[in-house]
Amino acid sequence: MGCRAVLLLAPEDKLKLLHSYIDGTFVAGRSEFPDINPADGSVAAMVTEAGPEMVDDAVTAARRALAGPWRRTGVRERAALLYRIAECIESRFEQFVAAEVTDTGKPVALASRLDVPRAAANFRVFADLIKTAGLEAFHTETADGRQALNYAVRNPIGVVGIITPWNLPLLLLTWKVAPALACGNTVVVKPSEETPATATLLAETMRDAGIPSGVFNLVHGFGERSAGEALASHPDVNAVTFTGESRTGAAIMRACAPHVRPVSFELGGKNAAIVFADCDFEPTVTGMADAVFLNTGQVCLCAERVYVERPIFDRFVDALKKKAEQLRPGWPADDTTTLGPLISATHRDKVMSYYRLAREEGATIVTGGGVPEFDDARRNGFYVQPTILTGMAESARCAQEEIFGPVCHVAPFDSEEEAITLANDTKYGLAASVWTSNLGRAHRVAQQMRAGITWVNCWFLRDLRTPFGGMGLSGIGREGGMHSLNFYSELNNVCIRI
Ligand code: NAD
Ligand code: 6OD
Repeated sequence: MGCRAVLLLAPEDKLKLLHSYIDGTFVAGRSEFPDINPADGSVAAMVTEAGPEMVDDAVTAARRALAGPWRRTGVRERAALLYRIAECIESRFEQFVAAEVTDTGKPVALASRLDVPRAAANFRVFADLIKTAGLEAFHTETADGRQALNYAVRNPIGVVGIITPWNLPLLLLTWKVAPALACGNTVVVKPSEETPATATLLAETMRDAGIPSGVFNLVHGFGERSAGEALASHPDVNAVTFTGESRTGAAIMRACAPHVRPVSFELGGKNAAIVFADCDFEPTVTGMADAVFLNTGQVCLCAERVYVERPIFDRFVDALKKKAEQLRPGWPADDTTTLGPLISATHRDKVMSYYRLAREEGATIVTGGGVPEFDDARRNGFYVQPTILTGMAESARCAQEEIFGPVCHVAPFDSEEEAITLANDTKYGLAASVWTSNLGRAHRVAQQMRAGITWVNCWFLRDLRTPFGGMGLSGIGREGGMHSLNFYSELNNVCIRI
């Protein structure tokens, strides 16, 4: 089947209406809510909200599809479909970029180099992996001198509920959909209410790619008392995978508990970066500017706590300040834009409340702390200034709580041990980075980070086969590579007496 370009977007004079996708059909929901463009606060589209009955329809369709032809697709066929999905995403590249940019306000350049290519890569990587993934086999000597052969087979886990956030909407959704489908499951996805567009395009893409009806279902809506809660608590869902805030993770865990169903949680972070005086200074400053400000700081992996060895502290703060001040907040399509808005007015209020709190907590505002000025419709957007703080106590709320904006606190340290203690002093445990030219120290420090992933002299450099996830408030379990395949399948060990 070809990659037909189905028009998601209505002609410009009509507001687009985004529906849920259930059993191969777009279905209108019980009420409408606006999809706001964060760059200027305009209404980009209207979305129809799925209520509990529609979520039930989606789960029922997914369960039915599990027992249909999808059940008989072999690994090679599923892998071929995943490659097809990747191709279809690429054939609609501009459309995906436009949808992601309208929903998030992020620069076109960023969506074009990160979000959309990663969506295609997610499908390719898990297609490759499922084709080659082996399983254990053991020859067992039995007490009576005979033998047994044990081997494991991989079966789908069933209907997977996938609930995702707004910061990297397509990347994070496909990161879970791809391995779930690779393992032969069916899915019901609930994207963030803030970013419904690329998930809707993905539903069209699934249809274009020939994914059978009911295998991929999409429900739009909110979390609590809406589609998210209905999906997490639905009795016929076999596993829930969630990316989002730690507090929401706790609510979803409560919803899953009565059903004793597996969960995979990728949650928040308050990530540390440790910069040693022997680092390669310029690349480190550049890397740190990315680690703090990429996607306007709305990446769970962003460094919000930067510890710098005292001899280079002042120079480093100064250099990072220059980088922050070079960032250009602007229209997403403008080539010179390097900083988008935050996702919503609510989120901007939250980030601004932390900027105010930082002052109350004794911070020095090295740069930023406010809202950029515009003389056009961007005044109605949700921009904030990139901000660097120094001088707070480690116990300050701004140094302990995830802000999720373009902001970091920079503090000095005097020894390797102190840096490790400071970096690990958090209830989160998602990501860390270590910046040094001393190879021994790099390994020593990286291995002691209480984090699911530690980068050395780089940040957000991803190999999709590696374990990804966090500890503490940052999550439960690991996805990536075989970790994903193992979450999205049930292993059945077959033991044969020989
Ligand atoms: P959020 O938790 O508010 O929402 C995420 C999703 O959960 C949305 O689809 C929302 O509708 C849904 N939801 C909310 N309440 C629910 C409920 N009671 N039951 C079921 N679903 C519910 O998160 P957000 O604000 O969209 O995203 C930002 C957060 O996500 C940050 O904390 C960030 O660190 C985290 N995040 C983590 C990772 C990671 O890989 N660890 C990646 C991206 C974002
Ligand atoms: O790169 C990934 O696979 C991933 N899950 C990134 C998460 C980024 C958080 O905002």
